[in-house]
Amino acid sequence: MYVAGGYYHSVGQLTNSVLIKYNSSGTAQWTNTYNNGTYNLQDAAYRIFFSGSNVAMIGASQTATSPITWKMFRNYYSISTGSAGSAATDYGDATDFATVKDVVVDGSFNVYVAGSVSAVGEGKNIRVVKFNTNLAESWVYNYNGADDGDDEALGLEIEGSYVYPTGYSTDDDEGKNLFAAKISTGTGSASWTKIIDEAGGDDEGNDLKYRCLWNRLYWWNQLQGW
Ligand SMILES: [Ca+2]
Ligand SMILES: [Ca+2]
Ligand SMILES: [Ca+2]
Repeated sequence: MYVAGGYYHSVGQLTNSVLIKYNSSGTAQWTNTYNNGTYNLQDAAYRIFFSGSNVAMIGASQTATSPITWKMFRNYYSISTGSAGSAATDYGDATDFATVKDVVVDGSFNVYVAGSVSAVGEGKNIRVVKFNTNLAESWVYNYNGADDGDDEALGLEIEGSYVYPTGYSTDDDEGKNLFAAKISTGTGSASWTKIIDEAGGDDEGNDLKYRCLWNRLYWWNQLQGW
């Protein structure tokens, strides 16, 4: 079993990401930690995947404090020994996020990241990015609501050749509204976006609720052929 996340290291490095391998008895076999030494700020892991004899940890490193920005990283380690793999660390240096909320990996080891980006005069905007196997940017999808409020993706699902971000978009009159979109994994363009206001109030929930919304939309998609 493998566990990944973040832990507080020190004032000089803040949190660092960590990946631990346990055997079936629950005894740790090896532990790897990672601090992006260029910035020495917060680092945390979001997703684990396996590739041949390696296990990979995908995470985000904070790269600025005002405003806060994050960039993605990915480390490979040998499953058996825990030593750094051949392509030890790749960086998604081209792409800034204000928040990173969910990461998915497809069968070809492309990486999809959902969260937000800060834009002057637009608050946060929804951001979904596809990175290739070297963590180079393939495409960027940004969404700003009509009222230039805060918009953020909180969850991401992949189904066939589409990714589906869910989250919220802020409306001046309706507060937060639920957001969902269907985005081509090949091009990064959206087939549709949905903004749902239940009753004019603040439609805010946790990630689970957004995922439930995604399931509803998925089945509507199947029924209505979106
Ligand atoms: Ca750190
Ligand atoms: Ca916005
Ligand atoms: Ca609302």
